[in-house]
Amino acid sequence: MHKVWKLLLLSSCLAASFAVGAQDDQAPGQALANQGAGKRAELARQSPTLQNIYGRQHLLLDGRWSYIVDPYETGFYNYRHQPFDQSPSGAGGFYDDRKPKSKDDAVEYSFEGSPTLAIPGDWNSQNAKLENYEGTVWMRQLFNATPKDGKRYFLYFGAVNYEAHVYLNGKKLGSHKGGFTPFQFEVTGRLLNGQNTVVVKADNTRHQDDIPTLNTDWWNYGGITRDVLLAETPDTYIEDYQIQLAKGDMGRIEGYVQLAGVQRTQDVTVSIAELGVKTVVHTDANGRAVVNLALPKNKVRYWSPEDPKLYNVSIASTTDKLNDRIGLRTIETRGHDILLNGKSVFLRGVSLHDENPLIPGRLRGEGDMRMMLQWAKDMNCNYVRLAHYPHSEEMIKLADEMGILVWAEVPVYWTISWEKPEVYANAAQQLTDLVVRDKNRASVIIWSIGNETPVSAPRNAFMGKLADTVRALDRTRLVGAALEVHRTGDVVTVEDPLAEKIDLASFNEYAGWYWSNNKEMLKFSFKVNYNKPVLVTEFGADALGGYHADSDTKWSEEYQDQLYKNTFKLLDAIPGLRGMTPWVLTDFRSPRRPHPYFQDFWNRKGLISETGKKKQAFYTLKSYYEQKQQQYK
Ligand code: GCB
Repeated sequence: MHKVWKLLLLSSCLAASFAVGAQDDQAPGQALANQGAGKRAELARQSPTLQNIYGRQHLLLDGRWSYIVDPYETGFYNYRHQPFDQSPSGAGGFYDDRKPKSKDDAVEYSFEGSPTLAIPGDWNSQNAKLENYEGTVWMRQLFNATPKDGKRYFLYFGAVNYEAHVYLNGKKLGSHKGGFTPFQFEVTGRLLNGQNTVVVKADNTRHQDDIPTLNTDWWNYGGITRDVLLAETPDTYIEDYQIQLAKGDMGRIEGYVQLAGVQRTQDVTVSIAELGVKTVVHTDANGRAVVNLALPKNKVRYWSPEDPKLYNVSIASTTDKLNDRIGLRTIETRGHDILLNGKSVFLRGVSLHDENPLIPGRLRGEGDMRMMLQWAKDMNCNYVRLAHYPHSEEMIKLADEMGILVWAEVPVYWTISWEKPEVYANAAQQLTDLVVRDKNRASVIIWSIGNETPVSAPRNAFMGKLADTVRALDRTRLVGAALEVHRTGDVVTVEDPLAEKIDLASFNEYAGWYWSNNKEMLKFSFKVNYNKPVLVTEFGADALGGYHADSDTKWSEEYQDQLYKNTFKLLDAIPGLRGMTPWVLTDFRSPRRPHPYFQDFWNRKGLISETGKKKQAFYTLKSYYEQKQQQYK
């Protein structure tokens, strides 16, 4: 799937011709420009991550990285607790990758001889001693490069949890906060001919003022959890584009192309050969051009779960050319209905974490991801909620290919520090990075701005602004949030000012598990007073796979199964019900779940156990979805 290129060795002029200076940290999600003096003014612009990174010439820097665990951050701070990389020389930290010069030179660390981690991969699941570790780990990779004149180079990280400081050949490139979104640094002029050293300090310490905050119900996997790429582009390159159907218009593509570099004004051709359509647009002085492309009537196969057709789209400027595989579909709401390509759909979904239940750790690549999405399909799903943070770009591409609709989310989870502007800025940045990355993916139909955020004035302001932000970034998709419900006696309602701002009446509910039980839960009724599609974003019960008892015994498969049957009765009585994502596809690891027998630090609400066994409720949900499928044919 990836177009990987081998960097050939040796052509020495480039490294010498670029003066390279140390740079300061950048704001979250922003890239560092570090060009030769002559070009500094033009290129010092902060650039967003490259659209379609896997479609570029690139070198994957995955593989075995040497690592040093550094609980006291000795490799970052001197004994007065001042960062080495802020000192006049910028040197002194582990990123120097220093070796003793002579026998009387003592260096107290060494990547040589240190153990290695498979990257992408979290450290918690690769060394038993690090299972619960929260702190700093340094990781180093060596690679060969031959930078070419006239080309630009970007060091791209799919995700590092949570705070990353990145150094190339001993010089700091910058830092990034946020554990699930990509970031990049421009390294043109910093790459050496021959061997290069990249060192990453990753720190997964939790903080009240981060996104997410201290308290979550998932494992805090630390490290470089997604691909690391060195991408090559021409001097002036296609930085970004959006190619999607116009909102509610199945006859027209609307979007833009953005060039970056010196020759910003160019003709750019956007074409879909299979449909015989093409347009030539002219970029303005800022490198931008609007794309408007009429589609031939009766010729287009619209993307849907039943027919996940992807078209090869070519975007070619004078200096650069890219291909992408893009699905064409519209998504809208009308009253209670969700319209996919103008037709009402029921979202037969399930929630899932970015975690492999069978092998500890995050999903490591396409194989793991395919397993998860195939399990959802086996249950007759046409939709998944990728909770509670951005999953990887590969996952979304797979959903495009496999025909699975996606709810994509940011980790604005539970009790965020609502009143601090810098916390809002972080949340908005993560949301922006998610939208920037996945805006060309047909599978993504909903941007979720958060989960179970309790109503209050500061929270309403924060979440309201996030809703405005995401709409400004993308008008074509729906905006959702997993809201909380309120109970008055046996009546369950959604009373949240945020519901007015989003497109869906979407909420989590735990009737029969956290409140009430199987015997009594049918007394509840849901009153949803919004003329919007109702999506139940979570419900569920814990069941230890293989533990059997009667349906009144909590933790048994029978209990979970009965709860699903009861829940269908309750939810089917809601007039606007248009979908659900029960919690959750597979059992997942959580430090909040200490019961020694039933949990053992697993959340057991999975429909599939940690051994891959399908619990009874899996089949119950599957047959419920078969009925829904017939109903919405
Ligand atoms: C929720 C959360 C989810 C938890 C789940 C549970 O409401 O959104 O992250 O894992 O409940 O199992 O309690």
